[in-house]
Amino acid sequence: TSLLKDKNIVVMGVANNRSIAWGITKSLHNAGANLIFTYRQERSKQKLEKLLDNHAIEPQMIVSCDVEDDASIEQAFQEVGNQVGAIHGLVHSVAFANTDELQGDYANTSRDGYLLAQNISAYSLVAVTREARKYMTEGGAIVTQTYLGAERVVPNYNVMGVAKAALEASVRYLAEDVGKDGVRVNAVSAGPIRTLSAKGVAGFNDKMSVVEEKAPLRRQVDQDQVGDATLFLLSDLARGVTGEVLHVDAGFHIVA
Ligand code: 0WD
Repeated sequence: TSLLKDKNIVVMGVANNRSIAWGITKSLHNAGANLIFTYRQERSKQKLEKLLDNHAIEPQMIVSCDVEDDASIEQAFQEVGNQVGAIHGLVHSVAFANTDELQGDYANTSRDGYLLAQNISAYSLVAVTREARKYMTEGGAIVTQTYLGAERVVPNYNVMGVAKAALEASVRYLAEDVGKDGVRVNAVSAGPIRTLSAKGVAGFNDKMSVVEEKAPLRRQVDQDQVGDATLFLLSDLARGVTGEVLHVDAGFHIVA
């Protein structure tokens, strides 16, 4: 398709070929988007360059951006804006919590651990929206990645569930702010997918098998399905949709 032809889309959070952001990258590339990537760790950048090379995807830019650091975010988007002009889309696929707090009792969460999860997983969307909107002068869309643990108690997801609840509320408040500029903000709530980050959540394999057993579609979802749903939300097909959380979870969230 050419749903995103001539659109400049920034993708944040490709760590390796299992990253949800990599599934999204493939969908956006197939839809004709011009892709700009941000990375935090040098190691991720090298993996990203190799992946892009293997898939014959020519990135428009690859920029360093640590979402814990306002100056880094400001600089990254300034560089992107200066080089490509208008930004039409932003994919936020970034989260972090200490693994020792992704198990046991939520009540034992430390103050620092709580703030860290909120900082990287929720506040980062606020900060990148603020910087990106300066260059979203032709309208556009922002899509973040969330999880059912925001809505319900999912064992071990703990502090990250609370961060995702803040993220989803932020999607709604941000949608109101930037709606005036013709920019939409939405979230995809994916079912469990085996990635680097997922490894940090205790009992993750059990979550995956429960989905297979209980979800209406009786199967897992994968990065490519999240990629296509994200493509939809970024594209003009979703021009009437903002402030929404779209579940891409084989229907798991509707089942008691
Ligand atoms: O089951 C799953 N895997 C699900 C994940 C189900 C539903 C939602 N999600 C969410 C995650 O919570 C996250 O928001 O999807 C998003 C992407 O997660 P992923 O694809 O599972 O994880 P991963 O492949 O580890 O990518 C996360 C990226 C990494 O990239 P880098 O380049 O930094 O290695 O988030 C990055 C993380 O390191 N990240 C940061 N990026 C910029 N600044 C930061 C930071 N401070 N901290 C973490």
